Amino acid sequence: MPKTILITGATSGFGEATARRFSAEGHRVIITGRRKERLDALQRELEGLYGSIDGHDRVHCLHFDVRDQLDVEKAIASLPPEWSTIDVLVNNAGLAAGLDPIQDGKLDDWEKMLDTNVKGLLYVTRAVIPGMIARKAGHIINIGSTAGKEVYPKGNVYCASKHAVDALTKGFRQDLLPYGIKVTQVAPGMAETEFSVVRFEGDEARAKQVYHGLQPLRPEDIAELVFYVTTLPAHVCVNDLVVTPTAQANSSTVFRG
Ligand code: NDP
Ligand code: 8X3
Repeated sequence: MPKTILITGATSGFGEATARRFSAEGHRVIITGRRKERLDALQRELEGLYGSIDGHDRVHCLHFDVRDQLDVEKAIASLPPEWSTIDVLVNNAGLAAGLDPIQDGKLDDWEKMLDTNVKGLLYVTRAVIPGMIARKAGHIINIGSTAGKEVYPKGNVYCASKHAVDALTKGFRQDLLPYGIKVTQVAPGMAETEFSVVRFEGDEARAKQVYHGLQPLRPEDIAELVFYVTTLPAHVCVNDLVVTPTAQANSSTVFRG
């Protein structure tokens, strides 16, 4: 039975790979992000690859910034009836901005990270939850980070935002317990996506250095885990999956060969 999966931040990295993974398994995906042309291209590609599902579209695009609460609410409310039953919400949209000691941190970077990683996740979840509660079913998967488990030097505000995701995941699970809604966190370590390019404002060379001498996680690795946790029986909920490259022991211990 095809499920409907809403993925935030599906224009790149984990979110894009997750959209591909669920599509390949015959599910319907609502892909979201700010870069509309990328959403449209992914929609064309997935529909070209897999066609429609029982005469219905396989992919629906929603174009919004998770930081804009009104836009988030409008976008979710605009879903046509055949797309409005969201079985799985993947809260993935997020970013790091800068890597500075706290005394040198830029206020704009702090706002961006907290508004996106914490408040954006809350806005989207708040808009999707009522349907799940009414149906007494659903699965919320938050993409946290090893940065939400440990703090590393200069990670300060990014780490704080991901610690917030860790806490919210636990809070959601407690509050949504009476409604049979599963809540899972997937907390990856170092993965090569556009993450470091964004963090270093387009400095590709500096971004490459982050992964120098080791095999980082690939977006597909995380997509596989996100897909996996949705395949378990109704009575089984994975709470928290922390996953690193084999060459990474924790946030600050990495082996570069
Ligand atoms: P990417 O930069 O490749 O992807 C980030 C995605 O988030 C993009 O699709 C982007 O879409 C979306 N996004 C960012 N800001 C907004 C916004 N304001 N509104 C809507 N969408 C937004 O990075 P990753 O795939 O690596 O990151 C995905 C998640 O994984 C993030 O939460 C990140 O913190 C987390 N993470 C990453 C790790 C890594 O090492 N790569 C490790 C652990 C966790 P668009 O720009 O089109 O809006
Ligand atoms: C991203 C992983 O180690 O760069 O969340 O913070 S790390």
